[in-house]
Amino acid sequence: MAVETPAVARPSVEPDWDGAISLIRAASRILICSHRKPDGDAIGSLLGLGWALDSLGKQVTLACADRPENSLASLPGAERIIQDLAPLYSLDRALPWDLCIVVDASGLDRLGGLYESNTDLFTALAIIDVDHHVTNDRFGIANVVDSGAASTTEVLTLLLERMDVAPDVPAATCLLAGLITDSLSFQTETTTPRTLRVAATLVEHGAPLSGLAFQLFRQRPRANAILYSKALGTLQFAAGGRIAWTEVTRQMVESAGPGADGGGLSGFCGSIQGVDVGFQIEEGADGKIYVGFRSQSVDVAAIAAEFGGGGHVRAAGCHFPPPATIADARAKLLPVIERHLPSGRARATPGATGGR
Ligand SMILES: [Mn+2]
Repeated sequence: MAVETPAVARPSVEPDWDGAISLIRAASRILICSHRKPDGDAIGSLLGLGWALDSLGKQVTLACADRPENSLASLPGAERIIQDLAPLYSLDRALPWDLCIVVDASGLDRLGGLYESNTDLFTALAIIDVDHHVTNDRFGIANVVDSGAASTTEVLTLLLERMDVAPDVPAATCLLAGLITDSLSFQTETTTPRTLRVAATLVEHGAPLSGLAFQLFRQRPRANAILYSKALGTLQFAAGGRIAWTEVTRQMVESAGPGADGGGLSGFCGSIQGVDVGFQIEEGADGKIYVGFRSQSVDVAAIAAEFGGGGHVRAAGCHFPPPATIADARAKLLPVIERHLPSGRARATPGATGGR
């Protein structure tokens, strides 16, 4: 089996724009992958980059372990995203891709089943890592990681600018979708003047800001509203009200209806007055227990890291493998979160939580 070994990773702190651009220019068949349980930035990055590379005449494959859900499924090109790579290649033959670009993932493990089922493929392919997570482990041969960006689509828009590629309307739409979801409509501390300039550029290229904002924020599927009604019944507080959380079981998700998604519950918990850390514990369909953290005043990426997870200072996540239960996760999490609470009762400057 002839598996080509990629060049040794060369981690760098500065985004390797030139390295990424020359790899993209040289490639004609490009696989783009994003993280499991994709959010708006994961899907916006996947599709936005996909449309832009289409316009350069590249042959593009878009992959993600899980299908885009709810409003994300109606972004242009969402139907092109595949979940299974196995039927498309054999390691015994020449690979159908020259290059892989992984977007919005801090590590290859964030790709979930896509990586777990195709580990040899990801070893064989040259990988560009485009991301904005502080915890990114720079797994690419070119790493374009800017933790100062509000979204991965902000980084991608800057990358396209450097390539002199003007996004078409579908590309601009998807890139702006990632930007407004991860910045919570330009409310997060990660929103900078550059973020707003990138957004302005995308609107100039035809991205429908107002329509996207309604579709992605104000409109919610009925199943989600029902799941919220069940999940909020589990709302609990600890540490004198400085920690708040909800617990979502599979039964709640399944009985709420098809496509029910508890995304946003950790943000809800973190937005309660007096709460330093909000989190959500959820039983995944894969048997793992998933946790999402949000905070205005505590580095939740550091909390997540204690459990092998990662993310941003204001928004992070981790998981517990089977046979852990929700109760096991809660018992492990609470003492660690309490230890990370700021001493004294001083509140941090108000700001908004970051997206993942
Ligand atoms: Mn992101």
